[in-house]
Amino acid sequence: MNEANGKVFIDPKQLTSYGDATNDGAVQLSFTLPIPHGALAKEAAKKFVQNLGFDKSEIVTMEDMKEGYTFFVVYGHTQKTIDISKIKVMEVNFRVMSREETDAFIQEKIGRPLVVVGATVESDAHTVGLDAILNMKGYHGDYGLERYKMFTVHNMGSQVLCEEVVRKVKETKADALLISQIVTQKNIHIQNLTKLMDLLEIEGVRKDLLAIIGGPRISYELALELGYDVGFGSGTVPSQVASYIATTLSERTEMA
Ligand code: B12
Repeated sequence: MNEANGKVFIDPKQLTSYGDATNDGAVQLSFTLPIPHGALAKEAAKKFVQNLGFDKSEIVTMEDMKEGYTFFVVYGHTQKTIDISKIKVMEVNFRVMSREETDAFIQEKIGRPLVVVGATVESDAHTVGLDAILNMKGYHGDYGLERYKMFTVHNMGSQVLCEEVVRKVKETKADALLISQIVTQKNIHIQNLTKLMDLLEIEGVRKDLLAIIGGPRISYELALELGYDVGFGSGTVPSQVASYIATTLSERTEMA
């Protein structure tokens, strides 16, 4: 990291955080200490930040949380850097289309509406994420798959047994399966998704199905590891999922 001709050089092999100036290594931390608001709490917060490995700490907020607790926002500076040239990111490449474009694309490339089955499986009762993708209303101003002309959506809701999901996939001759897993305590999502994948394979429906999983702790990498085609995480909007399904299934149709 150095400065040449007035331009700050960012070294991808020694990348650090930005606060007031490029390469200053400034990090903003927020935390609560179980100490009453006062001079001792302030010194303890500084010491705590130093012990975390930051230097030049500066307390910018210190609030009395009552009952012996104090909340802090502190700037610390780190000497640590990362080498981003060594980081490998797994991502799916496809163009995100508008709803109208996706409908027209499916009509042209596949020529029939695509059947989608969605569910939150086994013990998981969280439906908001799946509904955000499937329901007419959608998410973040982006309409859900039910609003598309070229998707026929079967939303099975929450706590659906894997066996029932497989039955529905067969009954509807689903093109894509959309599974949501929100709870990850004791790796329950891994157990549920493994059970479902095993059943899909045993019942002989895995090969022709686009198997998609989603949730805040779901990644593309995890999806591949568990035998699924793709994984979508936090902040996913329906048009991304719709575009992915349309693009991938049209490629499969062309190859068939
Ligand atoms: C609302 C909520 C509930 C509601 C659910 C109501 C409902 N009908 O869904 C109720 C009160 C029932 C509930 C219950 C429980 N909950 Co709760 N809940 C939440 C909360 C506050 C919000 C979740 C939510 O709606 N997010 C909004 C949506 C839009 O975001 P999302 O789910 O991430 O979905 C997006 C993406 O992930 C993705 N996505 C999600 N699914 C899918 C699927 C596909 C196919 C695709 C493509 C994309 C996709 O797209 C979505 C849009 O971008 C979270 C905390 C939080 N702030 O996240 C805890 C949270 C998820 N719950 C939690 C827990 C522990 C529970 C309980 C076990 C609590 C208890 N002890 O009883 C129970 C479990 C019940 C059960 N059997 O599942 C924990 C999970 C911790 C963990 N790591 O596993 C959380 C994180 C809270 C916490 N910090 O402890 N919960």
